[in-house]
Amino acid sequence: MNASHDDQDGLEPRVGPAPKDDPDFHPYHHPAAGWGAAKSVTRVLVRERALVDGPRAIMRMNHENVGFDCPGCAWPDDTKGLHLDICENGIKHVTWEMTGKRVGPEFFAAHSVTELSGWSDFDLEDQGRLTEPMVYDPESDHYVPISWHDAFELAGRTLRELDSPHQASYYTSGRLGNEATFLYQLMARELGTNNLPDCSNMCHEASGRALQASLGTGKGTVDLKDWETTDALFIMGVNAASNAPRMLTALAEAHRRGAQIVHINPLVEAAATRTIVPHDFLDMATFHSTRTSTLNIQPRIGGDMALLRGMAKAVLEQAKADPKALDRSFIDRHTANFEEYKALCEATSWEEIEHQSGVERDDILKVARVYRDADRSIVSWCLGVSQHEHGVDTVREIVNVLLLRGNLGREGAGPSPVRGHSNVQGNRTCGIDHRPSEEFLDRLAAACRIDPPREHGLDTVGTIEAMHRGDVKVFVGMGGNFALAAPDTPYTYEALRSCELTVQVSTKLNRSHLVHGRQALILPCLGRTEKDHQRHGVQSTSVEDSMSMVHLSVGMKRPASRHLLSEPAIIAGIARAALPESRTPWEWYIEDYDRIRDTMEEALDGFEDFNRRVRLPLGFRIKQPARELVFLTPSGRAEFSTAPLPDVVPAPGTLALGTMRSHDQWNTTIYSDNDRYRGIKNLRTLVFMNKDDMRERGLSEFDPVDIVSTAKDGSTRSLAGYLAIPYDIPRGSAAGYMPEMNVLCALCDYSTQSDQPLMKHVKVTITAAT
Ligand SMILES: Nc1nc2c(c(=O)[nH]1)N[C@H]1C(S)=C(S)[C@@H](COP(=O)(O)OP(=O)(O)OC[C@H]3O[C@@H](n4cnc5c(=O)[nH]c(N)nc54)[C@H](O)[C@@H]3O)O[C@H]1N2
Ligand SMILES: Nc1nc2c(c(=O)[nH]1)N[C@H]1C(S)=C(S)[C@@H](COP(=O)(O)OP(=O)(O)OC[C@H]3O[C@@H](n4cnc5c(=O)[nH]c(N)nc54)[C@H](O)[C@@H]3O)O[C@H]1N2
Ligand SMILES: [Mo]
Repeated sequence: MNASHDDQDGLEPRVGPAPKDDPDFHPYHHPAAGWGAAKSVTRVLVRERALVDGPRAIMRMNHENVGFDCPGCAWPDDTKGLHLDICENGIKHVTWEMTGKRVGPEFFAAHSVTELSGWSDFDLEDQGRLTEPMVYDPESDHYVPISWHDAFELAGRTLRELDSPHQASYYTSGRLGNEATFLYQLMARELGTNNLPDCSNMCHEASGRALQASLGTGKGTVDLKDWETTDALFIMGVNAASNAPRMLTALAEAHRRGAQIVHINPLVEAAATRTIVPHDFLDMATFHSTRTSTLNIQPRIGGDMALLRGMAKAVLEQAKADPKALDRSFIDRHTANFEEYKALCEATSWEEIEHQSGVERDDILKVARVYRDADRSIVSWCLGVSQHEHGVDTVREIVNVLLLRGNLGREGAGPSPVRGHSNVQGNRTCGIDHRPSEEFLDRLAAACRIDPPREHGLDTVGTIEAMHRGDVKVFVGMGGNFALAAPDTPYTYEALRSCELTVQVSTKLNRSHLVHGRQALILPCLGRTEKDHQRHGVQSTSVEDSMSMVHLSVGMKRPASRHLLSEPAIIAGIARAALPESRTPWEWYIEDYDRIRDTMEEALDGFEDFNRRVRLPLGFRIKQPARELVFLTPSGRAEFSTAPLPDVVPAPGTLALGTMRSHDQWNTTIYSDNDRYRGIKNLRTLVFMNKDDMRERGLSEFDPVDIVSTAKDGSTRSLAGYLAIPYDIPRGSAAGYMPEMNVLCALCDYSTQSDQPLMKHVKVTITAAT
C-alpha cells in the first residue's frame, strides 16, 4: 500500500511490548498532542522537581522579546500575537534544563570516571545540572574541581603549544546563541583555523548546499505567513508531531481553511493523521481533533528524488494539453537549464521512477495533480530527505519542482526546510562554517582586524578522522554530545580518546565527558532560561529560527549555580588565555553584549542596525535575496539541476535502515523509553519492519534479531538482540532509533555531495538472533 487517504480513520493502534510490571499499558491511538501530551509534560515536571518554576517559565517562553526562546526546535514563533506558542516537547526541554538536581564536586568525588562509564546515558543526564568547572585527574580517575582561571589557562596553554592551529577543532551544537557563536568563530579564526564542525554537518548540510547551488542562498525562502496562505503543503521526511510540534498548529489551520496537505514519508507518522492543536484549550476539553493531512504517500527509504522526478514528469506531460500547468513566464525570466531538465524528465521512464521511488504511477499522478491544482505550494522537509548519499540532488529536485510552477518569491510558496536545534541556522549565519566564503572572510578581517585563514577547515566527519590519525589534538565541544551524536560510536570514542585535550562546555553530564582526551575539562555554562548578569546588567542573546527571523532571548531564572559562566564569557576566557596578545577586546565584549552586536553588524551580511532591530517586538527577518527573485548563482538565475536518479533499491536480502528519534527524546537526551505516537512503551532496542519482510525471515512480533550493516568499504558492524516490530513501512525499508544505532553507521559512509553521514540509509541485513 503506497497511498492512504484521510478517510482512513486516524492512527492504527500499534502494539508495543506490554511491560510485565505495568498494568496500565495500552498502545497509543489518540490524536497527536492534546491531553496525552499534557500528561506526559506533568510527569516530566514532577520528575525534574520543577513544578513551581516550570509553569512560570513556560508562560514566559517565546513571548515577544520579553522571554527566552524555547531551547527546543527551530520552528518560528507565532506572529499573530498568540502569546502562548508552546508544545509538549518544548516544555519537556525547558524543564530538563531547569531541573532542581545538581552535579557538583561531591558527585564527582563519589564516582570515578570508570564507574560513570558504566552508567546509562539517561542516568548520566538525570543527575541534574553541572555546577562547577572540573578537570580530569588521571591519578585518581576522578574529575576534580578547578578554578575558572586555571581551566582557561590549561586550555589556552595547550592551544598555544600546538605545532599548528589546525591541530584543534571547535564543534558547535545548535543551541549556541548568535553572540557566542560570533565570538567562537572569531577565536578559531584568530587562532588560525577554519576547523569549525557543527551539528549541521549531520542534519542540513545537504539542504544548505543544494539551496545555495539552485538559488544562491543556503536557506529556505518562506515564513509563517506563507504557511498561513499556501494552497498546498508537501511535508517530506519529518516527524512533525515529535520533532517540530508547533508545526501541527500550522497544519491544522491549513487543513481548516481547505489547503491540501501531502505527507511523504515511508512511515505514516502521527502528524500525517490528525492533531489536537496544543494551545487550543477548548479543543482539548472537547477532544476535538483537526485533520492534518489530505494524502499520505509512502516512498521507500531514499525514494524521494524519484518521486519528485515523477511529479515533474507528470506536470510536464500535463502541460502539453494544459499550458497553464507550467509557469512559462517565470521559467523564462528567472531560471536557467529548463530545457535540459525537461529533456531529462522525458528521458526518465515511468518504470524507473516507480521502481526507485517505490510508489506506483497512479499515486505519483495524484500528488502531481495536487501540485498542479494549487496556485501556491510549499515543500517542507527535514532529515528524511537530507541524511542520504544523494541529499543535495534531492533538495535540488525539490527546487526543480517548485520552479516549474513559479513557486518562489511570492506569498504562500517556496522551499521550507525544517531546521533542527533552536539556533542551528543562526550558527551558520554568524560564521560557523568550515568552508567560509572569501567575501565572508574579507568582511570579518576588516571588521575585527584579524587575518583569518583562507583554507577550508574540517567538518564533523573530517574532525573524527583527523583525531583518529592524531592530526587533531584538541577538541572543544561548545554544547552537544559529540561522542554519541556522531556516527561509528566505537571509532569516534577512539578518536576522542586519542586527543591531548578535550574541553566540553555543557549544562549536563553526558557521555562526551567520559569519553575524553589525556587531559579533559568540563566547563558548566548558563542555560538559555537563566539570567546572564554582566558588568552592564542582565544580558540577552539573539537567535535565528527556521524562517530567518532573528529575535532576542532573555533568561529570567536564577542560575543553577553561582559558579556558572555564560557561553560568551567562557569563550572569551579561553580566547584570552590562548591569545594573550590579541587585540580583540574579549573582556570588553563580555561587559555588554550590545558591543558584540555592533561588531557583528559590521562583519555580517543582513545585520544592519542590529541592536535596534533585534529589539523590535518580533525581531527582524534576515533578507533573503532568492525571495526577492535575486539569485546569487553563476547565471544570476534560479538553476534547474539535472542529476541522474540514484539507485536506492536495496540489494536482494538487504534492507535500507533509517535511524530516527522517538517521541520522548531530544537527540542524545532520552526522556523515557516510550514512543507514544508509534505505540511503543518501554523499549528502544527495536527495529520497525514491514510484515512481509518479517515473514520472509521467519520473524514474528518482538522476535529478537541481529542487525548487520555493510559499509561502503565493505566493513561490517552489528547490533544483537533488537526486537522486530511490524510496522506500516514499505518493503525493503526499516527504521530504528538514534543514537544507539550509530554503532551501525560507518564513518566512511558519508555523502560525497555533502559529507553528511548516511544516517537515514544504512545498508543492513536482519536475521533472527542466533
Ligand atoms: N522533540 C524533539 N524535537 C527535535 C529533536 C529531537 O530529538 N526531539 N531534534 C531536533 C533536530 S537536531 C533535528 S535535525 C530535527 C529532526 O527532525 P526529523 O527529521 O523529524 O527527525 P527524525 O526523527 O530523524 O525523523 C526523520 C523522519 O524522516 C522519515 N524518513 C526516514 N527515511 C526517509 C526517507 O528516505 N524519505 C522520507 N521522505 N522520509 C524518511 C522518518 O520516518 C521520520 O519521520 O528535529 C529537531 N527537533
Ligand atoms: N544515527 C543518527 N545520528 C544522528 C542523527 C540521526 O538522525 N541519526 N541526527 C544528527 C543530528 S540532526 C544532530 S543535530 C546531532 C545532535 O548532536 P548534538 O547537538 O551534539 O547533541 P545533543 O544531544 O543535542 O546535545 C545534548 C547536550 O547538550 C548540552 N546542552 C544542552 N543545553 C545546552 C546549552 O544551553 N549550552 C551548552 N553549552 N550545552 C548544552 C547538554 O550537556 C546535553 O547533554 O545528532 C546527529 N546524530
Ligand atoms: Mo539536527
